[in-house]
Amino acid sequence: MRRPMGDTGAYIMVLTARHREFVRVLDGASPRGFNYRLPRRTLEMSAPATVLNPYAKFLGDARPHDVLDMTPVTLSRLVHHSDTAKLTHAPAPGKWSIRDILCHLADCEIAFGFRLRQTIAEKLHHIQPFDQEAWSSAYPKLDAHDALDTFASLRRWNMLFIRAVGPAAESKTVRHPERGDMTFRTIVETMAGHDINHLRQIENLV
Ligand code: NI
Repeated sequence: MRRPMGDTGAYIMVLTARHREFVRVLDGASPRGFNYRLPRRTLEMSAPATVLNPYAKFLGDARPHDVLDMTPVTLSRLVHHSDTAKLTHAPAPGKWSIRDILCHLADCEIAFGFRLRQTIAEKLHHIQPFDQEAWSSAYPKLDAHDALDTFASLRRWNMLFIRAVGPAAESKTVRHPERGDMTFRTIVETMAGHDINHLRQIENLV
């Protein structure tokens, strides 16, 4: 049994042995006006939305698809006038440069793209986390513009996939080993919040 959601978002009550709280479900309306359907399984989960998507606070009320479509354009505009010295400058020892963040975004787009496809392809996909610091070891030898071009291409491919599977895919369940059960839509929202987090970082570095 599934519960249709309204156009302006909804609240679900999460009942557990330890606590009761209302968790705001991010606005389910999209520019294309699909109805976000919350699977019953979600009502039974105990994890708040902020646990499922640690970047929810960055997303706020923004529409995930709008953010995801715009990020490559915004990134391009932000770094357009930055030279190599600016792009590779680390703000503090051990902190990522703009180049490093762009490499990270390209890598994450690979990981998110894999997760989205496995969520649809498998009965219950188990997400495999990765160590982003370990992945970053190659970044000093990579180029910021290559990273941005790659990110933009992968993002376009992932958005084409998200739109190809359509609204019916939104409620497909997927399991994260630390955050618990979530849906395809949670991954999409996580991608958008993650974008905003790193866009703000880059805004502060240019
Ligand atoms: Ni990140």
